[in-house]
Amino acid sequence: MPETSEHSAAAGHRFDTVLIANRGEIAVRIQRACRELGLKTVAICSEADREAPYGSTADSFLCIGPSSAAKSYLNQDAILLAARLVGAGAIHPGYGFLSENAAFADAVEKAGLIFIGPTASSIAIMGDKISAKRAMMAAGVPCVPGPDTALPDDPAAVERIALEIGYPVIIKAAGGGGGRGMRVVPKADLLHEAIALTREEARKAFGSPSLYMEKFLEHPRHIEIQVICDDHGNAAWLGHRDCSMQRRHQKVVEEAPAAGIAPDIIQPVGMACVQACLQIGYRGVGTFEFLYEDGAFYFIEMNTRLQVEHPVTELTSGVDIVQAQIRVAQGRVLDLTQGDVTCEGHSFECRINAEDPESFLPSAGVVTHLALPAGPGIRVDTHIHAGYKVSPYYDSLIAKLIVHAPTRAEAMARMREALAGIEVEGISTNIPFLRALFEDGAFARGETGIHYLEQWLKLRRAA
Ligand code: MV4
Repeated sequence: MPETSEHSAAAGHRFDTVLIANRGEIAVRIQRACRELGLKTVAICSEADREAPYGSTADSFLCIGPSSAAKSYLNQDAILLAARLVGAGAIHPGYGFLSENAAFADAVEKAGLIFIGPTASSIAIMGDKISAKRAMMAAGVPCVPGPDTALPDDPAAVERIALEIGYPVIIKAAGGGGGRGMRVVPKADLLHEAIALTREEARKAFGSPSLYMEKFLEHPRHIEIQVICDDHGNAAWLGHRDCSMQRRHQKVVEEAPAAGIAPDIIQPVGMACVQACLQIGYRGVGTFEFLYEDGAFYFIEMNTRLQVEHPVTELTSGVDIVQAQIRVAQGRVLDLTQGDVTCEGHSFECRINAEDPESFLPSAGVVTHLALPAGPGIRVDTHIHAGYKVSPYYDSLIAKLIVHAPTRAEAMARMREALAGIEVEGISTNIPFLRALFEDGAFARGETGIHYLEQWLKLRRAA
């Protein structure tokens, strides 16, 4: 593409130093993207992460608080002060922590810095699951049957809504998401109690009693669509992922593309997501989450952050999502059009967690030995090394093992080989469990759904 004035960063968007407000593998991943773009990096850490290797590879490294995340990685004032001290022009929030905090995005912009992510207003709209659904319905994205408004207080009115949807229904908190604040109602006589309980939970957990109701889908798959948008009215979707392999709302294995979904079925859904982004003026990377059941897609939530599983889309689409995310934050025009996006082959990601393989409890300690697999189509995103001390303070993700191959069967074989070659000693990990999962016949046939893994674990325990 020719270099025009539009391709350079717009005034006010320019920055040459990025503060990475995160830790672990994603801090390493973002640092790499920054360096490749010629940007300087600032790493921050808590006291528990003082020895973190991502500290020594950054241009500056500041300890911003004690081990507790609330006092370090979630401490907005400390992060803004650190950015001011080192002269960072932008803040990348990574995932988790402050990545979907509209008030933080707003505070960053008010401090005269760039928040590498969507506008505070987009984050706020998607953070409220009712306003997110309303925006999506208005943009023609297919949603789960049910109103895009909060449940009324009148008992007779909610009964009518449930009857119109048809049981079973699900009650969800507007402030929830990711599996928090929801309750299934199988039949009418349980409706009011379910609403009362969920409302109290919502009030306590999210500070808002606002609820909504949907048809409960009993055996869906979790399919998501990755989008990237710039500030100039350009948006594209980069294909889809299946993230059904989860336990207690924690994804364990993700793949791209979702198995067995024909391009002509997903294509209109992807285009509807792009249309929705343009309609709401979305900027940055985003993920549309859908439930997929009996050949139909139903929008449930939009994530306004870079996601853990972004690498499977990077390997199939060939787009460096983190670089693209930073470039659009600089005000640059998206350097790809929908026509340029061609997804090739198949990719899997395994989340390697430091946890007990039976109880799933986090396992802290020193990694005494580490061997990582390598070879064509194998990628490992990690921050650990032999001698690394896994601390009990943060989530248990220690590495992501990602493979890419021409077909799904070949990608599975490649993952089996990679899992056979990975060695982590000194702490417990879920590697034995991942090895067993990749020997499972139904998974190999693509016969999965959001309940598959928990059922598989139950059967395995019984055996
Ligand atoms: C649902 C559903 C069935 N029907 N909504 C859970 C997490 C949150 N993102 C939405 N969730 C669900 N919403 C309707 N109308 C089932 C789930 C659900 C789920 C969704 C995706 C991945 C894993 C899940 C595990 C249990 C329940």
